Amino acid sequence: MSDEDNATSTTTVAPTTQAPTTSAPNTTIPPTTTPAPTTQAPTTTTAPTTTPAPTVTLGSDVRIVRIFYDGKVYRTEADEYIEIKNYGSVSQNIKGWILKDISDGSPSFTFPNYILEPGKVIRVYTNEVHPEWGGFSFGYGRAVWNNKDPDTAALYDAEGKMISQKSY
Ligand SMILES: [Ca+2]
Ligand SMILES: [Ca+2]
Repeated sequence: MSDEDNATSTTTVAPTTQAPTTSAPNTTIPPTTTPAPTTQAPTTTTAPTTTPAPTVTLGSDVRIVRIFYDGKVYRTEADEYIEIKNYGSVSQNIKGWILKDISDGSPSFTFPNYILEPGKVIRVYTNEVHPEWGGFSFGYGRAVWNNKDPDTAALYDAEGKMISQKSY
């Protein structure tokens, strides 16, 4: 029994350091197909509905400011009145201007030659005359402004253009 040479020839195998072949991916990136612009039918934009302002200010500084419709005079309500004011800074000759119950179509009152000064308030009574308020009256024997079914009063200038309108 001969001792076997136990020299183990260690053949150290050099680890083949294998460089990882970073293989460039040859994946050709498909060209991003830009979608053809779809010719879209223009969305018809609905025009914004312009809601009319409730307060009617028609380019004049003279306005109906108050309607005293519930007169105290029994039945005829002669003391009903419409109050009109000149909010402007210039005097206004209201000759030929017309104040009218446009809900019923009548009565109407046509102003005489009168200068409505800035800040001045006048009244048109149903059937009373008050000089301190201008002395205007419809001279109407019945109530003009309905207590239960509100009317609308309108003021027109001498050319027939509506200046102011008011209900109650
Ligand atoms: Ca009345
Ligand atoms: Ca009326």
